[in-house]
Amino acid sequence: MTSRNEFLSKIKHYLTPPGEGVYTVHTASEKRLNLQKKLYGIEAVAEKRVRAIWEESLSKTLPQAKTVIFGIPSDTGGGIQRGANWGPLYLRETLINSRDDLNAYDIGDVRVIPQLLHDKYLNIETIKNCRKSVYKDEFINLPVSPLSIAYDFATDFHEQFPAKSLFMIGGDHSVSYPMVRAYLEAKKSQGKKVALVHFDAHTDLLEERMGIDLCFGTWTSQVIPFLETPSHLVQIGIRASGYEREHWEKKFGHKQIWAKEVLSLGAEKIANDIVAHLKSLAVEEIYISFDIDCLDAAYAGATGTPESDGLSPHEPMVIMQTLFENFKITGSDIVEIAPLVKAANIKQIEPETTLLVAGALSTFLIQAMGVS
Ligand SMILES: [Mn+2]
Repeated sequence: MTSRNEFLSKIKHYLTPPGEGVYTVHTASEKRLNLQKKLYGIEAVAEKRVRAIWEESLSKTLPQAKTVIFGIPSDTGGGIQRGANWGPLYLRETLINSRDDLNAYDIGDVRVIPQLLHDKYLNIETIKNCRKSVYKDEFINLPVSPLSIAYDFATDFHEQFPAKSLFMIGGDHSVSYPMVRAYLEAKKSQGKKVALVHFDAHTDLLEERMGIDLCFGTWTSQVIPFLETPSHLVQIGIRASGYEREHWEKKFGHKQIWAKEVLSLGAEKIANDIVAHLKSLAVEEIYISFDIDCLDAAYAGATGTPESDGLSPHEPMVIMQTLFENFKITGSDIVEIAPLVKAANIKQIEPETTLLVAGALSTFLIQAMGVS
């Protein structure tokens, strides 16, 4: 078991204060400074005390928090149109500008080396070199790739704080793999029955994509083995798929609900069906993974793979509210917000539209986890 001091020491190496996970000198520095002024005060930013205050908050504020915000600003696992690395900074700005009473502690970002995905794809020399560069110690026993760091952190987090919940902001959808896996392993050791509810236009159920088993198109198939049973997975909003629902359900043994079914049957009926299904499996707690492209491109144009014929924000909200009334929500994420990307043929103002909608969904999840 990792001691509390080891845990805090690791965080100081492989995480950064909120908004600093994308390594940059000038780009978006105004946004980062604005966020940090709101979080830590104008003077703290002017006097360059942000890191010191953040480090102190890890031992003082973190233990008091119920819900913890965590950013993984990596889009190395994407592949069509990148840009989700800016999701954590932009969405945090939206959240902090719209609410002062968000009941959550922001623990910061993964320190992302933008060319890396997972340490298993690296050789020893590269790992040593990255440790030397970012941790100033080539022999330190710490991961260097975003997915590996996130898994190490989330595993320790659940061990240190079994009653706390993480709200993760991505990142391309590959970043949900380490979070969901660590969550499922932790809940299993706690003896809790949990389900994964996954909102997305895409199934993300490839077993590999061009030889790579961990990426935005594969992460869901990769976490299924960590579920107690595949029927603890429910996918909602699917529409951009080479195969029909029956193909996927038969292949993996889970439940899939397409966007057209939600739109024709209504969100209330769908929500009640999901609750009945999960109750019949004695599920107690839920992790919600929310890919913003589950929404129609008219609401979420600032994303790597925008899709039409999708849900409005209303339907996921009704479904999540109903889930919240029936189960504890003890883990969640929102991913694939790419603020500098704009879908073609979209008249909406972007990224404001996508961020506003994502902010409302995130606020719901954060507040729901705070009382779950
Ligand atoms: Mn996805």
